[in-house]
This record gives sequence, structure tokens and C-alpha cells, in this order.
Amino acid sequence: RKAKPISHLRGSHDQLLYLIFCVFTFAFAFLASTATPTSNGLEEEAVGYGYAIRSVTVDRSGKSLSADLQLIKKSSVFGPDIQNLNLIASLETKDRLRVRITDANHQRWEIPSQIIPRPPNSPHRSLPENHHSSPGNLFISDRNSDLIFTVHNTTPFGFAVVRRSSGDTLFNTSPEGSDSGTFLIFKDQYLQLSSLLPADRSSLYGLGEHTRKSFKLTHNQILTMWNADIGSANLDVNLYGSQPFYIDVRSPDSDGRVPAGSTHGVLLLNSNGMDIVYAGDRITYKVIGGVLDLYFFAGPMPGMVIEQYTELIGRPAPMPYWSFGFHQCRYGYKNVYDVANVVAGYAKARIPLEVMWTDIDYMDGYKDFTLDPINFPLDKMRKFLNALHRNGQKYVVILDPGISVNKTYGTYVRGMQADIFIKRDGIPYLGSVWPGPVYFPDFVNPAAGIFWGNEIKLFRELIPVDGLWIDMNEISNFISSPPTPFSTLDDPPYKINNAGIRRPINEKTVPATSLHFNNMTEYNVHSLYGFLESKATNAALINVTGKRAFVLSRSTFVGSGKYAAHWTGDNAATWDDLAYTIPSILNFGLFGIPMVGADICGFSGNTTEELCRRWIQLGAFYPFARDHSEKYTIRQELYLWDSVAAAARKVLGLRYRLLPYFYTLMYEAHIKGIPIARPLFFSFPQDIKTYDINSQFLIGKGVMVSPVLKPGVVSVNAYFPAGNWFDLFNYSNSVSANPGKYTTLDAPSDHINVHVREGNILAMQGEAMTTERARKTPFQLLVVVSSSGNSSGDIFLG
Ligand code: MIG
Repeated sequence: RKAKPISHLRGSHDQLLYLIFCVFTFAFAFLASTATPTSNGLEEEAVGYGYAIRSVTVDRSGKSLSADLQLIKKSSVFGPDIQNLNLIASLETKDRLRVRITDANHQRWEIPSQIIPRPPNSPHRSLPENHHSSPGNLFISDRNSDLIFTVHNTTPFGFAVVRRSSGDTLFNTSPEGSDSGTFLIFKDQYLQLSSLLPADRSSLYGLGEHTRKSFKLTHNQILTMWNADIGSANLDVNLYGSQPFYIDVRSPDSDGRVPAGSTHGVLLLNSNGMDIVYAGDRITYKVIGGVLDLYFFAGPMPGMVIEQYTELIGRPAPMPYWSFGFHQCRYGYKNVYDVANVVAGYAKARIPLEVMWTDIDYMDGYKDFTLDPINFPLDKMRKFLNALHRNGQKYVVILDPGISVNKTYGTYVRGMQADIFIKRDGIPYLGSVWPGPVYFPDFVNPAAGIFWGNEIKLFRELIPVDGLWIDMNEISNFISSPPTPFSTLDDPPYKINNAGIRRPINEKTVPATSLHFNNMTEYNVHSLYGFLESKATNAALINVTGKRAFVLSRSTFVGSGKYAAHWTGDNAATWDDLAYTIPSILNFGLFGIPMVGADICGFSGNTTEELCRRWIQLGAFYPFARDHSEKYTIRQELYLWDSVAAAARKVLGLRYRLLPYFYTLMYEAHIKGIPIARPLFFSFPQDIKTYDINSQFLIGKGVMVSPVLKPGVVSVNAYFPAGNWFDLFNYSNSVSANPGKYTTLDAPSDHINVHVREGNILAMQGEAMTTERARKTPFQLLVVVSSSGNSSGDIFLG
């Protein structure tokens, strides 16, 4: 059976209708989201809405503030307003400010600290209080901190976050003049908050997971968060993960007080469905549950923001050395011989292959932890894995969360005994995925983690896989169950822009009224599922192998990088999709998931020799480099075309020589959070020309990749920030840029431009067919002498 594409999305037959529909829905969605009073159903004198301050207390340290807020006037849409709110602002560290707004009198859903550990809610209340009744503005600050928080005692009230050193306003929810679009709305199932932004000086990045043409967020778009099995070949719609985090890189202001590249980060820590409307001069959150829990990260350099962000959400997992080798996968490998032939094909072509993968084809009736007795029989699989391991290679297989409902299936029986499945109406919720009827383990329940760990342990006793690939964990469901009549969970009053068409949130997933551990609703925990499965799978692998785990997850949430790597899901074998992989990969670096890649040569549709050649040239420099394709497409192993094979030997040769560099960057990511693949402005924040670049990136601080992304082209117009840059394939080719400039470089079919900047020292080793053998070759240091100062580099050997 072939996966059914969601009918209106890319992959459907009716492309034209889809286009018309999109134009229409976009126009509608944009009208509905510009936050004008009428579009919210709040007629006339909107200034009367929002909340007013009743009292404010600032603690003695001056680092925390609590404000009681009272509703000014009721509104008629999306349910009743909550009368009394409490706002707590606290400088949790010198670089992190938290602003949390919630119902003053009733507890609401918040991500439990067992799921995402973080400092407790309100240190303020336990500290000695000091009552202020002053009618003016109140603020908190700390002389070590660059962030100042101010509440404006206006009607309605607002707040602002200001950078002390430059006076730059980073976030401002105060209504400006007659502008009523910024007032706060707080209902049970609808929260809204807006901040003004300086449209001409503010460059935003992040807010995923979406495929976008441009890395920098473009004005007037809706970024929806609701995890869904929607292929990444679809632009600008919510995909597999939710990452409500952005960084804002500021250009200088007119009086020159704000230095170029001064950057801060903003996280809305909330697991509910939401639309984030970015209008350029304003960002508006429209959230259907939970609380408004905002975190501001001071930076001021881009890398520092990510360091501060991952200090809160967790640093990325350390990845095994072998995971930086080249990976080959395909959906539709027929049997163990087919797979073994691919391994042999790589060896024969002298193209390095580190990890062989198998998709759902290996399972018996698509049941997790089983082997197809005909095509992937146990004895043959063991023999194959033995040979692979003897050669220093690895093996990874896929797991889907749905457990086949079948009384003769041990995993199902043990799952029922442990009582760990997601329920609805008191019984396990019955979904349908590849095996047919399935129940889904409730990874919110710690007992589900134990169950899952035990299944993985038993499976590894059968065949010693080296890593696990967890797919379909949005959760993807082939059926859409009818909503519970009159349930505002299954059918909430505000329709988020799910799938770009305000599709019901229940479609093709587990219904929102389903229940998890401790009666947590699917409505609230939906987008945490892939994160929790990653955590359980990571723990299981560490437990059984005693080594670092390699887990690749399709669905992610804030902090997933602590447990898993990510690939960008189902792209298509097109030139556009090749280009989009750069913004997607750079985004996951910002999200604290640095081990990320996209399906090399394209997943769906038939690739071509030229596309696959250009794709491996780029993909060789993804942090995670895997060739993967859809069943029924033509085969695309790199050795199948002579020109692709030759290109692969060349670029993977360089990648393997750079393995010590990649591994050091992984270590740096693990201890500081900073991405492996970075936007140019990470190293050159003062150079505002780097802010708009979508087609180049850096590996670490000083290696720049400038790929060809178009057919029939043998040159590339690449931007070079100031400095001398040397071609890593041929050190005598160099580009001298002072100041930064665009240069047209030759890019013949067998070549990709990769340059190292002066001032860097790269630790390198020799080429080999596996990372194990490469690790045994002599080290070399490439010292690129700087024309102005010292050269530096790092190496991690552990
Ligand atoms: O319904 O396992 O994104 O990589 O090959 C499709 C089959 C399920 C989706 C994954 C893709 C994988 C495919 N899976």
C-alpha cells in the first residue's frame, strides 16, 4: 500500500484547484489574522478591551515582579474571557527573562516539569514582597543583565523588553496610539498576544517546522504549530514538529546605538496548537490553550542566544562518531539480499558507506520488533549484520509508534498487560496505520517508556541494530475519528491554520479528546508525542548498549535535540526541494537539534542523475547525511550513475577528511548548543548582507559551502564575507573579499565550492571507506594563516 498524500497538499492530482484554494485561504487567513478589532469579532471601540493592572509587586532583589491584571471588557468570540490574570516576570539568569501570564485563580495546562525540566514557576511569591501602588511604569532589571522588563500602567496595560546597553526595544505589547491590535486576550481556548517589531531593522529566523523558500522569515505569513504528518515538500504549512522559538537579528538604527547583528531569542513555551502571525511590524501569537510563558534570551551574539536557549531546554545529545559517516536508506528494499547488494555496490564503487538502513519493509506485517520471515528471515539477517559489523559498518531500522492489535503478537499482549496505550472513552484508542488497526503507546506514561525499553531490549537480542529511526510520531493516523459531539477539545472555537486550510485538528491523528497518563488530554500533549518517544527510545538504547544513542525522529518539540537527530521528512526529488533543505537545516540548528539532514537525492518522485549529483555535493555537508527514497521511485544509490559516483567519492572524501572537525563541532554543540551547520551571520553578524542568504551556510565558524542549486548550471554566485577564503579542494584557488562581496565561481558538474576562511585551523584526517578506518589515519592540521591576527581552531578527541 502506498501512503496517501493529503489530498489538497503537494502530491495530489488537483494541483490547480489546490493553488486557487491556497490563494483564497491565504487571503482569508491573512485578513483574519491582522488582529484588527473587527476580525476578532470585537466591534468598535476596541481600546476598551484588554486588561488593566490592579496591583504590582516587585521583590527586593528587583529581579522579579508580579502584577495582578483585571479584564476591562468582555468579548463575544472564542468563549468567555478570564477575569483575573497574574503576570510574573523574572530574570532567571542574567541572560534569561521569563514572562508568564496565566489565570490568577485556576490552574491551567502547562507542560509538566517532568517533561521539560525548568526552574519553578514563581520564585517571586516566596520572596519578601514590597508593594508598589505607583501609577507609573514599573520595571525589573539587574545590573549584570542586558534585559530590562517594564510594565506599562496604561489602559489597557502592556509590557516591554528593552536591551539596556543600546536602548533597543526587543518586545513591546503596548498598544501604540490608536492602535488597538496589541491588546491581550485570555480565554480558556484562545490566548492572544502581540508585540510590535521594527520591520526595517528586525530579521527573524526560526518558528518551525515549516518548509520555506527563505531562511529569514518573510512578512505577512502565518506560522502554524500543530504536529502533523504533512510532507516537507509542502511550503509554508505546519509539518511534523513544533518549535515556537525565533531569533531576531537587528540591523543598526539611525542614531547608531544598536550595533549590527545584535541578536536576542524568544521562546513561547506552550505545547498547544497555535498560529503565529508575522506581519513584519508585529508578531502575534494566537494559541488555543495552556498559558503564555515567554522566555527572552539576551544574546547579544547569535551563537550566544542558542547557548542561552539550550541552557534552558537542554543541550543536544552527543552523537556517536559513526553517525557522521554516510547513510543509505530506501523505502522498498525487497529483501535482505537487496540490502546486502547495496552495501556491496558501495564497496565496489569505492564510495564510503557507514550505515545501512531498512524501512518498514523488514517487518512481518508491519509489526514493530518483528522480522518478515520470508524476505528478512532471522538467520539471514544475523549473518548480514555480522558481516556489516565486521566491516566496521552499522545498521539502523525504522519503528512506528502504532502497535498492531493482534492477540498473537507479544508486543501487543505486553502492552495491554502494562496498560500503557492512549485511551478514549475508557478503552484504548483504535487507530489505523501500516499494520492495520493499532493502539498507540502513551509515552507520557513512564510505564510506556519501560514497556518500550523492554521491547527494544528483546529486539536487540534478536538483531543487534546500532540505532533506531522513529517515524509517524506526530502521531500519524490513516483514519480521522469523528469528534465527540459538542466537545470543544475535538472542535475548538478558534481554528488554527492546520495544513494551511484550517483543517480540523483531529484529522489524520489521534482525537484531541483522547486521554493520556494522569488524564492529560491529547489536545494538550499532542505535539509532545515525538519528543517523548525520542526520550524513551534514547533511554532504551543507552540502557541496552551502554553507549551514546543514535535516534532519528521525524516529529520534534522544544528540547528534542537532547535525545534525537532529525531529518526533514518527505521532500521531493526537485531542484526547489534541494534549495529548501538549506533553510530547513539551519532552522533546526537554531532549535537545538544540530544533527539534522534532508533526504539526499529527494524522497518522492524520480530523481535524475544531475539532481542526485548536485544533491550529494550539498548533502555531503549536512550534519546528518543520508540518501533516502520513496517506494516505487527509481533507485538512487550513489553508485548507479558514474558521474554521481565520481562526485560522491570526491565530496564524501572531503567529508571524511573533515570528520574530526564535524566531531569537534558535535562536541561544541553538546556542551554549548551552538549549531554544526550555521547561517553566515553566526560568524559575521556585523555584515548585514549575510542576513538574506538562503543558499550558502557555514560548517562551524569558518568553512563555507556554496552549492549549485539549479539544473544546467556550472557556476555559482556566492557571497564572501570579508577576508581571504581558500578552496578546500584546492588551496591555491582563493577569493579575497574586503569588504564582503558576491563572486561568480566555477562549479563544473563534478565540483562544489567549499571554502575555509583565513584565521581558522582545521583538524583533519585521511579518507577511508568507514569512519573507524578514517580514525586510524594520521591527523593533519590545516592552518589558514590570518592576515590580521591569530589563527585558531579546536579539536575534541574523546
Ligand atoms: O507513510 O516508512 O517520512 O521516510 O520512508 C509513510 C515509510 C511512512 C514516512 C517517512 C519516510 C518513510 C515512510 N514513512
